[in-house]
Amino acid sequence: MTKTVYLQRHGAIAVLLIANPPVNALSAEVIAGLAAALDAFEADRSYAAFLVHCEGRTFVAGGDITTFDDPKFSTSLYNRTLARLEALDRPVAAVLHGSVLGGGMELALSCHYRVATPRTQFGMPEVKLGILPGSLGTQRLPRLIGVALALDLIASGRMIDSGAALKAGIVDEVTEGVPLDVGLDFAKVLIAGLAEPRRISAQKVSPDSVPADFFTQALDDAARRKAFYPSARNIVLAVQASMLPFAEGEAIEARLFEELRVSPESKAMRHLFFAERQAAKIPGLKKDVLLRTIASVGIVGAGTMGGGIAMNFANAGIPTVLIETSQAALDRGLGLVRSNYEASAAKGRLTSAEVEQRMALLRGSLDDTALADCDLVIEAVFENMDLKRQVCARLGKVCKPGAIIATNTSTLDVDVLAEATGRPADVVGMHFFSPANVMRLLEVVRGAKTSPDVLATVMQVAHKIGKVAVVSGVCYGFIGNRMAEVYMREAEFLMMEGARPAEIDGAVEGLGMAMGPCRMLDMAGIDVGAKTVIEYGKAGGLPPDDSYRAVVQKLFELGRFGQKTGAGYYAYDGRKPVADPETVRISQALAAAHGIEQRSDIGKQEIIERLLYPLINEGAKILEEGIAYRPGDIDIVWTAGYGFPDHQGGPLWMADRIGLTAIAERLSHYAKVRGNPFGYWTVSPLLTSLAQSDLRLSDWQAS
Ligand code: 3H9
Repeated sequence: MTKTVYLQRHGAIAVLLIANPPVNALSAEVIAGLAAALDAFEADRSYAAFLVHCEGRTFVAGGDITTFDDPKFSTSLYNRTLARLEALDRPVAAVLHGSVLGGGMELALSCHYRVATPRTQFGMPEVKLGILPGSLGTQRLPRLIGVALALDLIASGRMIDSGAALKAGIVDEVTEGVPLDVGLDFAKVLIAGLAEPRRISAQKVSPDSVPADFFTQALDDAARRKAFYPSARNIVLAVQASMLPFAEGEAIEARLFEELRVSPESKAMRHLFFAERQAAKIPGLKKDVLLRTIASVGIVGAGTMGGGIAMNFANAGIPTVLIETSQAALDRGLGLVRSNYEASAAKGRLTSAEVEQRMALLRGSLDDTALADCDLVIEAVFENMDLKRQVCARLGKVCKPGAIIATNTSTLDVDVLAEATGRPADVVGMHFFSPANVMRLLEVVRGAKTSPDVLATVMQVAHKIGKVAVVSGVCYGFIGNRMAEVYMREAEFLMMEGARPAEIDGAVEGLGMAMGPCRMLDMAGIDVGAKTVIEYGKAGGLPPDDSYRAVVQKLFELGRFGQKTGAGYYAYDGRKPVADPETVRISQALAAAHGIEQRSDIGKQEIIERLLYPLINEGAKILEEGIAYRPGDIDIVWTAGYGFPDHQGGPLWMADRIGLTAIAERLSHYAKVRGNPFGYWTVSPLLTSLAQSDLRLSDWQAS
């Protein structure tokens, strides 16, 4: 056997032990080990059964994604080896624990019998990597549990627990205990009962098990709802092939898998998978840094943001106190939290007992000394420097020694707020995105004096509450909003030059952006956006350009706060944006006032370039300045926080595909045609030097 796979004798049971930490991924080495174990087992007739077991915290959690870029990667050897396992003439069982995902499920489905421990999670998450199960998952799963449920699981990538797996027939039994012992006991019962091999590949899927138009409908659905994802279509076709004889289905799955493996969409999504894990690692931070305990949380401000933040902690079982200045505000805030939970319960995502459990973890107070016992206190008051400074000064006094003080500012200088507390080492930025209970991103802002243990603790807390955390240094808007600022700047210039909000949004939504800039700000609130610009102006950050973000400031002045007031860049019919001649008139008037020439020839490509290339250029500056540690961190911020399409891999991944030379050339082109008095189009030194050396942003390493 190889060093990651061993065959151990336990009486008449041959135990195949996989030890490939951290997640026992199915690598070529594991497959080679399995093949060698099969040789040994086949040669030794004294064994009565074969048991597959994994060491450590999980069963096989999937194929080894790190090998998918290898041009020689192929599933055929895997599949042949799994076929040999299934073909054994003595019973083959798997004992499942931890996360049984992707290739792990496929290995389990090649066994004749399956037993799981109670807290095991099952799933086929390949779709989230832009691929499909490539080791016969699309062929064996429908044979085992039926086409409809199999397609649902494979197309959604969702996980199910042991109970649901038992109900679906994925496992034969769920038993509490140490996995190896559970497996051995299970195998002994199989031997005693003279259990026969039971091969899923020999089963048939009945064509009558689903309506005649099932696959046509599923293909239509994939084309309509998942147009950017070739995996959606290929998954339907592969599952449909499970109706054919097994060998034919196998060939179809292999072809469809390979198409996806080499697709740009899957490469982009795989990049994000690793970027997300990389983002959790902080360069220079010692692994053994002692973390602070976070057993209770306080939040100052029970508005939409404060309430949303509180829900994250209640969901993770952490008692949280919300502070407000009036009973009415507190009641409103807690009422909103309750109605959010009740909406989830109405959709069947929570039971009413769970709603009550979570609400019981939340309490309100008008007295900020209630924060004195909290391990982590987050201020989520209005985005205004004077107010936040005052609140931080107070927190410095009220919070106990050792408590972490976090600010949820989205743009303000965290170092200034940290100094205001009088204990800057305890201070960090925790920038949640609205709605804070839904959005996955958390920007963790490392101040000049933030202590390493504070940073490490907050990263761990972020993981615990299910956020993807990215560290940012201190600058205006941190990573995300700083880049969003240049994007919004160009959206408004385009409007003043004559492009309509729907054309601007349509151009980037056509690339897969969840929402274009105008819809995005209308939803976030024009008032919020305008006040941020005004605050930045007060802090001396704006360019000396009267036309800068003139549209948002005008809309604010006119009380057009976006969706919530029924008008912003668009007018609203309920929540549906509709073109509004009034914004056209406003843009024309602003253009005239600022001497901006109106044009009628603004095309889609120009909009895309003018929105995204400055954003990419700003990302390069952020890297150069050390605000972000790596290009992948920036991609995570934009995909997890701003609706940037994951199949494009994030703005910097996309930039590498477009080519940095092409981007630098177009930026210079716009500098010429638009003029560049404020440096809007100046190519960053990093982009210039990488383009000149024919390198990519992903080649960049912090020095
Ligand atoms: C597939 O199976 C295709 C098949 O159909 C066909 C081919 C056989 N490969 O997430 P964590 C690493 S596609 C390689 O922080 P957690 C990860 O990068 C796959 N490496 O832990 C990290 O490394 P590092 C289908 C992997 O406890 C470390 O393990 N399966 C893989 O929060 C710890 O990961 C999936 O898509 C992998 N498959 O969560 C499941 N998985 O320490 C993907 C993880 O150097 N994995 N690593 O940063 C997960 O969802 C989570 O990792 C899991 C554990 C839930 C398992």
